[in-house]
Amino acid sequence: MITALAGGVGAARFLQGLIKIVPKKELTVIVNTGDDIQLYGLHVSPDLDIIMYTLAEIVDKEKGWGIQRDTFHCLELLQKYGHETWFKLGDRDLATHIQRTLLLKSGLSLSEATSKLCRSLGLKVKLLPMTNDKFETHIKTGKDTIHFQEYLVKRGAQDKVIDVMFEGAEEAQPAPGVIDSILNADTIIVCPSNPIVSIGTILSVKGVRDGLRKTKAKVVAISPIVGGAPIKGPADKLMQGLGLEVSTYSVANLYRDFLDVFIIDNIDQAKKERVEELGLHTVTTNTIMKSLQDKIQLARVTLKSVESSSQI
Ligand code: FO1
Repeated sequence: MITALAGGVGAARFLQGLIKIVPKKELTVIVNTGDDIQLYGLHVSPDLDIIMYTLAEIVDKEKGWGIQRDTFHCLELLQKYGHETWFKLGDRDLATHIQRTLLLKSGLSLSEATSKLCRSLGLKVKLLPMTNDKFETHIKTGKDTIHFQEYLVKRGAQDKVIDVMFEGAEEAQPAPGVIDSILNADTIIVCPSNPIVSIGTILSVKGVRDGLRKTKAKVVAISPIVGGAPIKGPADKLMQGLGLEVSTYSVANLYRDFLDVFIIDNIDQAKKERVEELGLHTVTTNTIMKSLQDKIQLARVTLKSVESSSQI
């Protein structure tokens, strides 16, 4: 059994390759819910949806989020009614948020609602929200504290980051199956996602980090930082705001207490030795996923890396 820890677009692209080479039923994905936001009375779970749409092959491939060929008529009218419309929810995408909200209102947990949505879209992979409890990532900027989506989408990640806060982390319990899927896996893959607001959130949920330290599974991570910059998203700005060096080494250092293998890009070959000084077996390969072939190749190298690390 394979368990993956995932954020949004980078993770989804990697998982698209992985499901081509492993049976879908053997894969459980624990997904970040710190990006979740309430809009127009609806519960929006961006990372769960990005993974769900990508694996169901209905994602807008260019953007990496939302549904392909979606329209925005509902949002246009909401704007006429005076609502803020900076978060671009397409008409078909809205159906998911309406259905999720109805399921939650009927008393289902986010895990149960996610499982129903996935089944309706024909997904065989098991998606688990990291928690069913309220958990929101907030960014402390120079002038105020705002929801992560407001920082990222509304303000275009332009504010100076002073701190990153996980609202609800202290009370949030892991969703059912999260800890078991870590303890009972053969292999755990930390996807190439933002180490602070995608993986960092999952690691902050009670019992997750401990489970990763205790599990007998081999734990492998793929660096989301290539050549000193993130492939996508604001990881550099968030890491700088927290006083961290923006490098593949820095990500390895954040995961070192539970990691066996770290995969870095060929471009960072010269950094290999420094990462290995952390006690991690390090593998270099192409981690830039442009084609499906790139995704499959990275998934292959990732799985092979844990086989070879067992012999070290
Ligand atoms: N990202 C944007 O940059 N702009 C948007 O308007 C936007 C809307 C959106 C709607 C649904 C959804 O599932 C994701 C959406 N995203 C949008 C992506 C999202 O903000 C982030 O990339 C993730 O939360 C980080 O993984």
